Amino acid sequence: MNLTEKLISSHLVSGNMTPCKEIAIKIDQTLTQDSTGTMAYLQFEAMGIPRVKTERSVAYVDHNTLQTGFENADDHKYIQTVAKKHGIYFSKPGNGICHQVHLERFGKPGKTLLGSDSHTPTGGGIGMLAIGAGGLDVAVAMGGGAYYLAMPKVCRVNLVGSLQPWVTAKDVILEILRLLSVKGGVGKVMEYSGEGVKSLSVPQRATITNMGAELGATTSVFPSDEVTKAFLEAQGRGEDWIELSADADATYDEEITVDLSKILPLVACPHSPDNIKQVKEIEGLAVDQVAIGSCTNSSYTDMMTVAALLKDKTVDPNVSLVIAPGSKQVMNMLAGNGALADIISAGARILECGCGPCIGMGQAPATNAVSLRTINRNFEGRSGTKSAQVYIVSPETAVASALSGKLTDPHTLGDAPLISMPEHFLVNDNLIIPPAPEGEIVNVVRGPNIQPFPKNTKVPKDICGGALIKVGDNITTDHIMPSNATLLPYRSNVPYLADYCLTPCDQKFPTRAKAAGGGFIIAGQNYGQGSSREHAALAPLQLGVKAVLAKSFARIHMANLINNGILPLVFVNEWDYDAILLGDEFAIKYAADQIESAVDGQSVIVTHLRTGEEIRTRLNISARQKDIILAGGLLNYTKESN
Ligand code: MIC
Ligand code: SF4
Repeated sequence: MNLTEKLISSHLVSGNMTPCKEIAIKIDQTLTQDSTGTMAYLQFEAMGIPRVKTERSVAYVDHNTLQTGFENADDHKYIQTVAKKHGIYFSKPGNGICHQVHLERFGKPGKTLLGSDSHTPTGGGIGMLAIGAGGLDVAVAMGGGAYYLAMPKVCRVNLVGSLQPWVTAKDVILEILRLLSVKGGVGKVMEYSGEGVKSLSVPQRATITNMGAELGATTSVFPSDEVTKAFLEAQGRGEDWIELSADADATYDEEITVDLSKILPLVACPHSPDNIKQVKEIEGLAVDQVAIGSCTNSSYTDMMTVAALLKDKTVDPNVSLVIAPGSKQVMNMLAGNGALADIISAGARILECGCGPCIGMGQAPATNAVSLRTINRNFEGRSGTKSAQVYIVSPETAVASALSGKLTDPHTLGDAPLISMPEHFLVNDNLIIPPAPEGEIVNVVRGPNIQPFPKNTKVPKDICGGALIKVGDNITTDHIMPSNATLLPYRSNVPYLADYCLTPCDQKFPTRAKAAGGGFIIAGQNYGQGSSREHAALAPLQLGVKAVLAKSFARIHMANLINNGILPLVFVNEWDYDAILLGDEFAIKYAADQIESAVDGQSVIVTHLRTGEEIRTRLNISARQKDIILAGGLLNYTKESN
């Protein structure tokens, strides 16, 4: 077996491992973060289960720690108290980014991890089967329910050679994005193997698995080997290590080979992580802002490299350099060994350990500014400034550019610093609050920002409505439900958020949808790529959206639509997409019957009332998902089945 098959088979609850067929796996660990967590815990509470049934569940607060008003602080209080009550560890604001902290303190090779954040696959860096999902799926897993997914194909990424100086793990994943694109990993697990694996540290592996999300992959995984063992031992968790790798005669559905020694420093240009160029090709581009951090590149070794490169230098006068170490552990160690002083002396602005600029929580660039970031997503507007040009680079390229004021290949800095992994990380978990003992009474505190979330109803006889919006390919969840410093505080207030749904594509969409009493969204390829935010399904539901007709869907978003009872219909013939005009009316007649037979591969016919044509669509769902849609979403389905 390959490693993915080993991890899945040891957790398989139902189905068999035939690619694309539905399987269910047992979940050992869960994580949530604040911006998806409030909704996940409201849903968990709605299930009426007193205590989580996982081996370890952790609630992190890392996304919105700006607290510009009471809303955030209220949500943090809610998460802390609900976690305490139901057996969940709580990582306080300031303790760091969920993926970084989970890797340091909780992740275990061989375990499954389900997280309400699309970058949960970071855990694949230590041999976990770590998957991102919508909050409702995570809530079900916390309650002991299995996680359902389509059995992924396994793509072996054979790493040969080793990295040249100044070339980093970030460049490796950018190279893979160049080769495969943001759709290249859909329906697959990217399994890393080959002699090149040994040369990569755990943080480097985690950078690569983290950005597997940008390929659209179900997850990415590295073997658990001596390097993993040393990392866990240095975290004081040697007992959590087990060895894991693919069998020597393992087979794969696909294979690519990446020669590490041939990769050069790369950059993802605006506005997509797969818009790749060599740094050399656009060197000299004037830079206004450099942001180093995010769950992709904020580890201790990343930050030590940054400090070594900044030591005794000064940031260019025209550049604002902001740095957010990924966790309190990292920040504390930098403070202890003097590296933080080197960073500060050079003129960097130090941010709290959290997501920060990555999700537009402060540090929005100036109008038309060029911002170099070590983040994983550079979707338009995500930085908080629509006209900003955000480029994704490695920390090394980021520092070289911050010093020169222009995009600069780090080779110009001379010899690359040698940063080794510490023998012992500084372990101080005083910002991780354990849950209350079973039976202790805990009062859950709910602020006024928490509003009821929309619930769907059973599928009616006919589904009718108009085309409320028509969008193109690769629409991200940042388009569908934008998140920035003004909107993130409302993640527990869907009625408020709905007024901003799809506004980056069309300002009038919410008003049009409300006036029409709901309808259909028409979309191109890979609709809903990016984050796991369920709000990208909940906000359309609030506006009465009944179905999305797209050329194809991204995995997590499609699951979120189904969980909320919205039909994800795929055009059989792409010319039908071309023929649709804004405002055209549709009818899905005998909807329930059509949905029933869709499971057997029959088309769902959408009648295009203006042209009189029948649009053939596919509903790629399992029998279980069919029942969820018919019930009007997973919550209704769960209630009906109990
Ligand atoms: C992201 O990186 O897009 C986020 C913000 O972390 C999201 C989660 C969210 O929208 O709350 C993700 O990756 O799932
Ligand atoms: Fe946070 Fe950015 Fe990572 Fe999302 S991608 S978890 S916003 S740091």
